[in-house]
This record gives sequence, C-alpha cells and structure tokens, in this order.
Amino acid sequence: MITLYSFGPYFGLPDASPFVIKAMLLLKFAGLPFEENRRGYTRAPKGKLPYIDDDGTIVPDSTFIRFHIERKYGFDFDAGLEPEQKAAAWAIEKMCEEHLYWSLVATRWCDDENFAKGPAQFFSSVPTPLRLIVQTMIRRRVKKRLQAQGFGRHTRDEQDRLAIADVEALATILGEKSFLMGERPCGADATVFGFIVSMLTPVFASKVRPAAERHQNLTDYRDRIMRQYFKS
Ligand SMILES: N[C@@H](CCC(=O)N[C@@H](CS)C(=O)NCC(=O)O)C(=O)O
Repeated sequence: MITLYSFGPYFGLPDASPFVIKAMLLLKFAGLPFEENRRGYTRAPKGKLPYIDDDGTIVPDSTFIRFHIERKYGFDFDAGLEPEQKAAAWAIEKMCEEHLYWSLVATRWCDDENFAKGPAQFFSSVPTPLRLIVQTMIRRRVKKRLQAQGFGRHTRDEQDRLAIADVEALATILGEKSFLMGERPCGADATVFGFIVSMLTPVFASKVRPAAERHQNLTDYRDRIMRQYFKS
C-alpha cells in the first residue's frame, strides 16, 4: 500500500498544497490505491510535502513521485502524446510550479486578511501562548523565501500581472479540449489541476482568481476533474 504524506483538506480543497493535489491525481490517474497520512511533515526528507512511502521506499517531491510511478508500475502518463506535446506539457507544468506557485504563496501568506482566513489555520494545534510567536516566525520565513526567489520583490500589482499572464496562457492552451493535450489527461494535467483548483478557491481574495473565473474552460476543467477523480 502506498502512503501519501499530505497536509489535509483546507480551504475547500482536496489539500492545502497544489503539489499534494498533483500527487493525489497522479496516483489516481495511474489507478494506484493509497492512504493519506497527515502527520508526516516533520519527517519529510526534503522538508516539504508531498512524499510517499511505497512499501518502504520513500519518495519525496511530486515530480519524483511521478517518475517512481512510471518506473515501478510502468504507467505512462503521457501515452499517445507526440514528443512536441510532451515537451510542451513539461514546460506548462514547470510554469505552474516555478512561477505561478509564488503568486499563490504571496496571496495566501503576505496579505493579512488572506493569511488570517488561510495559513493561520495551520497553527491551530500550537498551544495558545506560543501560537502567535510560531505563526510570526514561519510567516517571516515564507516572506524571506519569496524575496530570495525574486517574486516577492515585485509589487502586489506586478505579481498579479505575472500570475494573470500564466492564467491567460493556461486558458489559451486548454482551449476547447477536455484536458491539456486532448481528450485524455496527461501527466501535466495533475499539476495544472492542482494550481487551477487552488487558485479558484473563493477563500482568498486576489485579482488572479477573477481573472481565472472569467475563463469558463478553466472552471469547467476544474469541475470535470473534481467530478471524475475527487468525488466518492
Ligand atoms: N518541488 C516540490 C515542492 C513541494 C512544496 O513546495 N511543498 C510546500 C507546500 S506547497 C511545502 O511543503 N512547504 C513547507 C515548507 O517549505 O516548509 C514538489 O514538487 O513536491
């Protein structure tokens, strides 16, 4: 049995992290049953979630989880795609993970109201006298990462413009298709769904969400995958 280490469902989402949602969907695409463990963060080999334990083999990072599934179970997430489509799918995935992701982090962690409605919940199990101290420390760490990566050096308005450009690109690429590369999901759909669903949650206020909501193909895509893979 595969154990997926996750944060848990927050903000009306299958998980607080788009990367965990991606890993869930990769496992579902591959038809591999798994159980979730929401207490693995402190033992995460790379200090991040997701990671899996597959019969004693620990695999951290959503992309390495994908590679593991492909190698161990012989599942081809991109079956039927031309080399050019595979390359484009990879580039789209990395746009979400390495660019759009930082907008999500900034929206949730830097805006006081969004933080109070969102990430503040992660600290509810910390005893009250310590809670504010831990919360402030972690929030400062996240802001430092945003600075180090560079996205955090832009104004909020500039960040929104960059993220909206990603959203427009995703909407254009998806077009009238059911999935990114056609009528069947490919590996990158796991990532794109993780980000689209996370961006569309009504919990957080941002200019990026309405920009995504204006594209019915994106909301339909979210609903289609939710219906097909996340409703029991
Ligand atoms: N490259 C990693 C990224 C995973 C990641 O950034 N996870 C974040 C949540 S969205 C995390 O665990 N952050 C906790 C931390 O950095 O302390 C993957 O694809 O799995």
